[in-house]
Amino acid sequence: MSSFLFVTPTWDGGQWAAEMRKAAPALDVRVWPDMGDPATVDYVAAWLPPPNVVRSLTGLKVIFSLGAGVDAILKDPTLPDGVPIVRVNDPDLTMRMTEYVVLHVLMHHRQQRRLDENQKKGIWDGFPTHAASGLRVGIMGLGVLGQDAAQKLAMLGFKVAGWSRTPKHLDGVQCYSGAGGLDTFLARTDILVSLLPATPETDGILNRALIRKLARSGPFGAPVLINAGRGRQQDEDDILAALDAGELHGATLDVFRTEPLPKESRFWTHPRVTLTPHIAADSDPAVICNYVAQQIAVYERTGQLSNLVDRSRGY
Ligand code: NDP
Ligand code: OXD
Repeated sequence: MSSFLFVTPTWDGGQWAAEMRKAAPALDVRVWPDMGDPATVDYVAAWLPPPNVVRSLTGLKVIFSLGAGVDAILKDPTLPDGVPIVRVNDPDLTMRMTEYVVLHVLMHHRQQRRLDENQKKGIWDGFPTHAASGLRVGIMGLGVLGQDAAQKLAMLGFKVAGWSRTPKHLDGVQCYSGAGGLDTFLARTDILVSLLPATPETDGILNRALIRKLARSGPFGAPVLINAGRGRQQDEDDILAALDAGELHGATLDVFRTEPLPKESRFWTHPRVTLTPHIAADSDPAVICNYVAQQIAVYERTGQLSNLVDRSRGY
């Protein structure tokens, strides 16, 4: 019997273990710190594992990330070399992210916050609205999540572009890539959405200099930022300063440098900020356990794994 270990110090692993037992009844499922003999663990699924725990699993075959992002795993400086890391790529998670991106692009586009304020004050103000085709959305990160969101936004009529590390070709989406493509991409973008992974290259990328390169000829006279990638990408003082100075019209932020977001953060009360507690695309335990169980079944039959992480790229 193969054995499987959850290492999730910041979540209750019990619920995940119950789902995993349903998805793969033949696995011996354990939850850290109750892991038995570490040398007998074949598979581990982790999120923010404490140092040396994964390393102690000397017979480990595969590491599963319990999210699409893998920074929470790669952060472990003691991670053993040579063990493959598989991340989540599942239609359920992708659709949740697309819902989030579409919701917040539409929220800014249809000025829902202004309408909410007017309703609270009993103000009937039928201000002019504009067509989706008058708004240019730019998505940073054209991976699994970025591509899906881009295509759904294009279907709604928005002018959509995307930016990635390597060149892409996507129907209905203008694609830019690399450092050479960034400024042109930013200059045509009214609503910037980040769905980038956290890597040394993307650290702090959402800063004042980048914000100043965004288009100012859109319907709101200043751009909007939506970040559902990772908090490490945002220079939070720069974003607040850009909002205060009117260089940003508004922002929706799902991720933060420190999570939970500290009570004293100005993001909580800023009138132009909509914030959510890192829930853009939740990992549903039943869905993710089925996904992991399927990967293990294929791996035990064929030795093949999909959605492998490239450690040298960091995603
Ligand atoms: P993918 O690995 O499929 O896509 C990542 C994209 O980012 C790729 O297009 C990649 O380019 C691009 N990219 C990476 N580095 C750079 C760079 N330096 N410059 C330009 N482009 C770059 O990831 P997913 O789409 O599945 O997920 C993206 C991220 O979303 C996750 O890493 C995670 O951080 C975040 N996330 C957030 C959630 C939330 O609830 N807020 C939930 C799930 C994920 P290329 O295509 O050329 O490789
Ligand atoms: C993920 C996340 O990476 O939930 O899946 O942030």
